[in-house]
Amino acid sequence: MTSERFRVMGVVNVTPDSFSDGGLYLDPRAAVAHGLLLESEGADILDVGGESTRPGALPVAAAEELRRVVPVIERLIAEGARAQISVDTSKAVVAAAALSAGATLVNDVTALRGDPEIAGVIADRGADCCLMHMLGDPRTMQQDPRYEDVVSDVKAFLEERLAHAVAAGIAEDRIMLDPGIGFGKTVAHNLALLRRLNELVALGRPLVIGTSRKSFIGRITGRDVDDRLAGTIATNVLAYERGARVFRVHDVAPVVDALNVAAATVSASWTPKTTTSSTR
Ligand code: HH2
Repeated sequence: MTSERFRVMGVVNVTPDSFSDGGLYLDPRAAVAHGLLLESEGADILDVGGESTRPGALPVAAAEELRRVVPVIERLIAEGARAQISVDTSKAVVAAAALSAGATLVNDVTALRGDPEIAGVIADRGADCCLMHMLGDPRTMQQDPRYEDVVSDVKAFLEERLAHAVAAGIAEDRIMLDPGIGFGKTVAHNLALLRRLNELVALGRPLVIGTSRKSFIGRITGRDVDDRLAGTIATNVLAYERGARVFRVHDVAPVVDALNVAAATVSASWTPKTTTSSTR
């Protein structure tokens, strides 16, 4: 049985070109302050990334990615961050440096396919990892993506990647899986994955979901990227109810509130918190 506990992963993008917050936290001090703010809002994990994976994004050289993420991770640790630090990278050299700086989770959107060395780094360091599904690569992934059946195809992919990771020496209980919402998927593909998430829960590993501010929410609501919080919350609550347990979001405080209410409803138990008004 899936436990009711959930974790929220706050996004810390140290990039000039991320799709929703590109350029806002390129200065390491701004990125660290943002990470600490997300932690104070309830983030259990801070996902520090130095390369955008938005559709059409061009690859970033390892040296530049290292320059962006390592100082931010070092300073988050120095500032006493209690959240788990994750590095959003597909490069072994970046993962290794981030783990040395204090990260303990590698979030690899290529599911260990981008760099043959990365699995060994994660295994040797005993780190956690997240393996995500993506069709193609960010440059081409939104050009007419097709599946036999998107949920079965993503499930088979994640099952194969899980076996690959374990064969490479990564402990199975350190692995999380992610269907990769928006990575080579149409609106209909994303909705099918969210609707049938329970089929992926059957793989037996915690599921990570990243819908935050993504374009399929804009296509449904007609809202611009800065105005997709309501749609983000709707998808996260539904994903929670269907068994996802880690939620990667930009807007931590409102999503934590929504998931606390969802979890209380599902489990019929909660920890009371005081409010300033006592009316109903
Ligand atoms: N989505 C993005 C980046 N990394 N990692 C996981 N595991 N799951 C996701 O859904 C996911 C991810 C894209 O969001 P963002 O980081 O805000 O944008 P960009 O790639 O443009 O930096």
